[in-house]
Formats: sequence, structure tokens, C-alpha cells
Amino acid sequence: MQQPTDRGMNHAIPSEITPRAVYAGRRDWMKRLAAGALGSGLAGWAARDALAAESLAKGAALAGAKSAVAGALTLDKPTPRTDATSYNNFYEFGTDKADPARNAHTLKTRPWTVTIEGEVRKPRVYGIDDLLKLAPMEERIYRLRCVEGWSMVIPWVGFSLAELIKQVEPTGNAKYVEFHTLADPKTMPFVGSRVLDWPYVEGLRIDEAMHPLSLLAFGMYGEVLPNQNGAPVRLVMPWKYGFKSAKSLVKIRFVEQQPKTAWVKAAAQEYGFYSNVNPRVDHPRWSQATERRIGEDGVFAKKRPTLMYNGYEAQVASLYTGLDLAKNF
Ligand SMILES: Nc1nc2c(c(=O)[nH]1)N[C@H]1C(S)=C(S)[C@@H](COP(=O)(O)O)O[C@H]1N2
Ligand SMILES: [Mo]
Repeated sequence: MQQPTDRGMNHAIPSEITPRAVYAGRRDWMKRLAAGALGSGLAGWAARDALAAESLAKGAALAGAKSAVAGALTLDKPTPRTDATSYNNFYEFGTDKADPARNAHTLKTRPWTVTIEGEVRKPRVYGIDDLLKLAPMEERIYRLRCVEGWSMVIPWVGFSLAELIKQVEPTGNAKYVEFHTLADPKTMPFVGSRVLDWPYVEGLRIDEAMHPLSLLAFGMYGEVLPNQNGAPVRLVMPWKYGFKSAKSLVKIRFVEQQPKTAWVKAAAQEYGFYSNVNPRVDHPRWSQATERRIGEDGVFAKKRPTLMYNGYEAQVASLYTGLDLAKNF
């Protein structure tokens, strides 16, 4: 991965106002929908994807009120939706930030299955529409910090990965969880390129995967995920560098050995297995002490300090007690 230049950032200024307003309106709309005051408003939404929509709307109603992770949710201003959906890393569709939004329309998100296998008592293949209904959806506004030095604030819609893990009952041998994402050369133009060893594989320790902040996301900004953001289902790991948040998941495998992840295979000295956000451990080619918040400052972006565990230290630091974070970066 490269540190981005300011090239292409100019779009951040004009896009800031409208999408923010649209987003605020949408949240309000979903609240009213949940309260039953807006029944017919569902029509346009449902036309696009009935099952996902119902589930998302129900879930958003629960957001804030009952979330076990409410204390972790950021009050930072969400990144304009147009930035979060047009400045992406999704190497299967190209390595320029604008490539995914341009190319990912070819991704077919139905039918879609997610296979759960390995060290579990109840292996299973979930159809995406069953997976959507597995637990109530919540809206969670998380910071996303890319290892390249930029960040966003994104309102995701989904539920804790732990909800899924509980269903499949990991065995005592399940020490790690491996995430495989789609690698379809017919619909993904850069699968086959030598940038990475496909499929894009990520991994977590089982206790990290079970942490309530670990999110299986199906939507963002109150809508189903756009293809370029990892439709129809992705991982979101808010205290880790963005590349741990694997997009377009097709397989989750429970294993005994630490998974060989795509980025570790590509450059082990630059991208570690843990990849916890840490301002005190620099990338070999650049500092990780600061970051630029996309959409916030435009071309004259001021750097802001990067927070330990991306600001989720109170929630996650205990996972790493006694671990040398400089060695286990
Ligand atoms: N399958 C897949 N998942 C991926 C990537 C990728 O190239 N392929 N890029 C990662 C990186 S580097 C980041 S920063 C985030 C970006 O997520 P976003 O585009 O939704 O902001 O997705 C991560 N997930
Ligand atoms: Mo990233």
C-alpha cells in the first residue's frame, strides 16, 4: 500500500454539506419508520432489496438504545457518504482510490452464500438473506483508520460477529478465525493481478473475533452496502488498520494455527497479523502518529493525532495484556 498524495482530494470540499444533510434526514426517517409512523415510505426502499431493507430498518431502530457497545461509539462527525463511497481500497477492482466505485458494479451480490467451516460443531452454509436475519441490526458509528494514514467516520449497520460465532459453536481447537473474500476473475478485474495472492484472506484471534466491537456489516449510512464498500457482507474491526476489515466475505473458517493473511504474505515486515492501530509503532516507510480525516479539511488537510487502538483503548486494551506491541504489530 502507498501513502496517498493530496491528488484527488479536492472533491472533499463541495461534497461535504449535502450528503451530511441527506444522511441526517435518513436517520430521522428510519427512526420514524421504526415508530410505525411511516409505513408507506418503505415502498421505494423495499423495491431495491426487500429482505435487507426490512432487516436494516428494524435494526436501526434498536441502535443507540440497547447497544452493549454504546460507550465506544464516536461522536466524531460522520464522513460525507460520497467520500466514503468514492475513495476506497478494494484491490480486486483496482488499486486507485476511485477504481472500486468505477468498477464494482459488476459484483453480483445475489445469490450469495457464506460458508462457516473448520473447528466448529455446527458448520453451515448461510444464504445471505438468512445471515441478515440472524441477529437484530444496529447502527454503529466507528472511526476507520487506514494503514496508509487517512481516516473516516462511518455509520455502519450490522451486528456483532460474536452473534454468528455463537450459532456455530467453535470447538476448543478454534484459536483463530480466517476470513476469505470473493475472488472471481469474471467480475473482479484485478483478481489475477500480482498485487496480492488471491483470495484476500484476513484473520483474527478468536477472542478478538468474539469482542463485541467486532462487527459484521451489511449496510452503511442507513442503506445496504454499496458494492465498492464490500457488499453484501464485510467485517469491520474499528481498532485495527482498515485492511483487517475484509470485504465481500464468502467463507469464515475456524482454525488452530494463525492464518496466513494476504497482506502478511505480501509484505510481512510492513503489515503484521495484529495490525492494531498504534501511533507509537511506525510503518517502516511512514509515521503512524497522525492521520488525515477524509472529507474534513479538503486540500489543506490538517493532520490529527492517531489514537491508541484508534480510540477504542478502553474497550480492547485488555485483549493484548503482556503482548509486545512493537514485535506483534
Ligand atoms: N476484499 C478486500 N477487502 C478489503 C480491501 C481489499 O482490497 N479487498 N481493502 C482493505 C482496506 S486497505 C481498507 S482501508 C478498507 C477500506 O474500506 P472502505 O473502502 O469501505 O472504506 O477495506 C479493506 N478491505
Ligand atoms: Mo487500508
